[in-house]
Amino acid sequence: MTLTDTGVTLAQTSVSSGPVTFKVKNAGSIVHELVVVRTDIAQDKIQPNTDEPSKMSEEGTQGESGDLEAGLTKDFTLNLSAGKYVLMCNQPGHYMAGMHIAFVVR
Ligand SMILES: [Cu+2]
Repeated sequence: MTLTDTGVTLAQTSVSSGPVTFKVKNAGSIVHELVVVRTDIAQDKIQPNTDEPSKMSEEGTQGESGDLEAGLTKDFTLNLSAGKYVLMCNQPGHYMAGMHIAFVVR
């Protein structure tokens, strides 16, 4: 999957449950991250974090890549159960810039 400064793109939008490896590439020009949230909320309707309005609520988080400098790649694996997910970058303001996408685990 690829992070740009304005979005998240996926090679696969759905996978089978169990261990899921995210191969994250930051193709943007600044620091990004990937946060994996399990939620039934639509990918473009995540609510702001009340304490830090430039960031979004991470309620339901299953894990994240951590900060990734521009140009770097990182693989990480999470054990995911079936459900609906939102993948997003939660650096301040980045969700609002379009860095979010829906993901399904079957
Ligand atoms: Cu970002």
